[in-house]
Amino acid sequence: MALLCISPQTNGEEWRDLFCAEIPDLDFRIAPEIGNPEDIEAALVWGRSLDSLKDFPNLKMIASLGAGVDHVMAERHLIPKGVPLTRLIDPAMTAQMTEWCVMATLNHLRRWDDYRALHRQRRWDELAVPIPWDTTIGVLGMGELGGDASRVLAAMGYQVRGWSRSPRERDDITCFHGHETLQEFLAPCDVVICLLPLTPETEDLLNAETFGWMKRGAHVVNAARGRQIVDADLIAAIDSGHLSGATLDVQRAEPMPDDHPFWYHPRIMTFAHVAALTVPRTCVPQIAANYRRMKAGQPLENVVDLDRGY
Ligand code: NDP
Ligand code: OXD
Repeated sequence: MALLCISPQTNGEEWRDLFCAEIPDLDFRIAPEIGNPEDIEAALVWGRSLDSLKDFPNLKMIASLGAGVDHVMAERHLIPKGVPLTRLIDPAMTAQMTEWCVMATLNHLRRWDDYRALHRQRRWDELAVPIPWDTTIGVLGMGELGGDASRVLAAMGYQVRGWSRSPRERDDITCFHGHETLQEFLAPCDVVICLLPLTPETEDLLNAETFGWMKRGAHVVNAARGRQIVDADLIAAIDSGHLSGATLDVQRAEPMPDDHPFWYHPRIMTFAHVAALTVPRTCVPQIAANYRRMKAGQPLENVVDLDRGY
């Protein structure tokens, strides 16, 4: 019986070495070298690559090599019925994401770009900056990533509020849930950080109307998925002076086309989907543990709810 890597963007050899260190007798195969399709019990996927799953009659587990599963959900019809899909919940990814969100927040609040411009002019000037506890930061999505980023930002002294689908209780954070609370949630935020999964409910969520609910001067940070922002609406909200700018790790089309206006906008900073990178060394042990559970007939961990979409 074998584990098959069918992710076209993954360095299969690197993952094979790490898996075989965890499970020495593992038969690890890398597509297109599939061998007998009846041998395949588990598949590693990332990107759109699910066509072949139907060929594996003994498939018992699909592991997404990412935290977000929108790429798999886009091909949900190709997931064989009853086969669980797992995702990554990895402390190294969480730590990287929190670090990136803190960086984006501080660059805005402590006026990094303005000070850099002054530096280039050899000007020794003082600019006004807010006191942490006078600053409200809103985190959209209070799951593995949003939950940790909000914890660290609250510990830094900011007023932090979090928004989720279902109710959450936190001592350090004001919690909101449900779409009907979104306007109230966004209204006082100086910085809005998006850490939501991409689902039909969250696609285009940040648009002219919801930007309008944000206070004048708010800064938007998106580390989740590009399709959650309506690009033209973001540019219009910044150009009108309503929003102060945006820091975007993710975009609608990745890599972003050369002529995309985000490249040229002075108040928008983009990154290349690097806020939290998948580190094979830290991710393999959890997938290997799930593989062992699958072999032992035990329930898997980090299973995605296919109906909820995340
Ligand atoms: P989780 O599934 O752990 O958390 C998702 C959170 O979003 C939950 O709090 C959930 O609510 C909330 N949510 C989902 N749908 C809605 C909705 N319709 N309305 C309000 N809240 C909603 O995900 P993670 O924290 O692990 O990851 C979040 C996303 O980050 C990933 O899906 C991925 O897209 C992105 N990501 C980006 C990376 C990068 O490098 N830029 C790296 C890794 C991930 P509830 O608590 O009620 O379930
Ligand atoms: C992920 C990502 O979902 O890298 O893991 O965006």
